[in-house]
Amino acid sequence: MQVRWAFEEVGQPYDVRLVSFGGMKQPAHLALNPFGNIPTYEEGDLALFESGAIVLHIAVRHGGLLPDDANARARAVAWMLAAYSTVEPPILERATAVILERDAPWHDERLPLVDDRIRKRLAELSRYLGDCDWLDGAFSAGDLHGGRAAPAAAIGTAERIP
Ligand SMILES: N[C@@H](CCC(=O)N[C@@H](CS)C(=O)NCC(=O)O)C(=O)O
Repeated sequence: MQVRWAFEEVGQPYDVRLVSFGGMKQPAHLALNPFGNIPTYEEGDLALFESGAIVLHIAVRHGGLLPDDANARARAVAWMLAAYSTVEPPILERATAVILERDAPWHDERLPLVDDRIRKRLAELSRYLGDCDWLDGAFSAGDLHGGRAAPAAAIGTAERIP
């Protein structure tokens, strides 16, 4: 989602190639992404994986996703990394628990602990954001990645977070 969103923000056209779950594990896709997942990105001789790396590449090449000011730009990158390494992990943990570990004997006991970790992160994010629309002044790639917290709302763990 982030890659398409980034292209929309910078107003650049793009082509989408859909890959099946099986196709992701085939040699042709593994050559683009050693972990056999999506998204991947191809542009001329360049092949990239990891959505953060792809969005950063798009943001560096096209205006509109990173501020010109060096300090603001550094903060936008910090928010991108915070989304992946601080906010998102407990959310992914919950997805794994619900989808893959539902039948485990410890599932019911573990889920509330994971939910608490999600609520804590979203509360911290919410407190920082306050009444602001964006994380650091104008919209940036940092907000685009912060939007990855949205699935938490979809699975009902963000109900108490404004
Ligand atoms: N950190 C990676 C995560 C990639 C990832 O887990 N993608 C999921 C879809 S959102 C996927 O391909 N899952 C299928 C699989 O791993 O087999 C990124 O942001 O690009």
